[in-house]
Amino acid sequence: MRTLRVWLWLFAWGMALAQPETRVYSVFMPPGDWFTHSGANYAFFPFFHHWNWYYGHVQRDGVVGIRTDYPRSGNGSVFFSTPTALAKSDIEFRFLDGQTYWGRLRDLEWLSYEWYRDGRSTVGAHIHLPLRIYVGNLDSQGRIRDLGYLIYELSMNGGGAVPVDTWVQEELAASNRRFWQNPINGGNFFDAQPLSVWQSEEGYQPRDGDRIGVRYNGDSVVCGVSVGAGTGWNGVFIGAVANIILRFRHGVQLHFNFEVRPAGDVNGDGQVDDTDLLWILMLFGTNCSAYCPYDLNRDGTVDDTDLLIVLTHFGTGG
Ligand SMILES: [Ca+2]
Ligand SMILES: [Ca+2]
Repeated sequence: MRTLRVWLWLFAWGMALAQPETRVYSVFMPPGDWFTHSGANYAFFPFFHHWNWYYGHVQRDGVVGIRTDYPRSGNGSVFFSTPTALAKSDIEFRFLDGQTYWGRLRDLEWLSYEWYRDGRSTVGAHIHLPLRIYVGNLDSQGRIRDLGYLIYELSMNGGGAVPVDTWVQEELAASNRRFWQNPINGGNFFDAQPLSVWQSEEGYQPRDGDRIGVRYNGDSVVCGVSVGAGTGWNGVFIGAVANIILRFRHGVQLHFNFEVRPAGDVNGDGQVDDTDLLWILMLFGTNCSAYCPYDLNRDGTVDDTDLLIVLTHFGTGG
């Protein structure tokens, strides 16, 4: 009987790890992406080949990109760098139609990710890359209102100096970690509560400060996920994130593995085949701006050099 229980436990753990995997590929080929923006206003860069994924809130020389610097479960992970306390950079998944969501907050039973803090970082020793879930409340027409974040940080869950130069795996839902609330444009509420409180029928109404936000509860919907560096981190931060996994009870299971597309992969599906060849032939001779994955060697034109890259790597990837 004990053996059976152990096997069942191992089976359950295996199921938790073996989510259907979505590979989110970089926009550009190795070493991958380096999206940055020097201005004070946020810049957003959509992934044309992965709808709903963005490099977002990039400002003041913050950098984000799926790169090969810290490979994890494959050849890549999401790299982040913020040189000053003003810098910011995120990677995000968002539904933009204002009504699509993954599931109800009460049904979120597994939420895990892996993060890495490079030892060259000079920001406070407690700082790591936080994970945020987008939440909102449905109105009578089924539209999502009260859009906001519930944000996980280790500093509100016991805290202390975080490990450096190593990958850290954390599970946040089954282990009932504390989350704080940021209703978009509504101020920050740092009175972090265990996820089970947010997931309850009563939910939680933050009481921190005079700008009282909205109430999220078990009925609230989860409609995206975000990881990012900054702002307000005094010093330099360098790090990475990999393998974001969400599972909803009797609902969707998501595993996002961030990888760098192989050289010659034009359409960003991880393989170099006829489709990529066709793209180059169709676009042959066209000029391309900086944000152009069809121009493989990024010299401004789709021409024989790009064709050669596809032919040289034809059949690779997958
Ligand atoms: Ca391809
Ligand atoms: Ca070219």
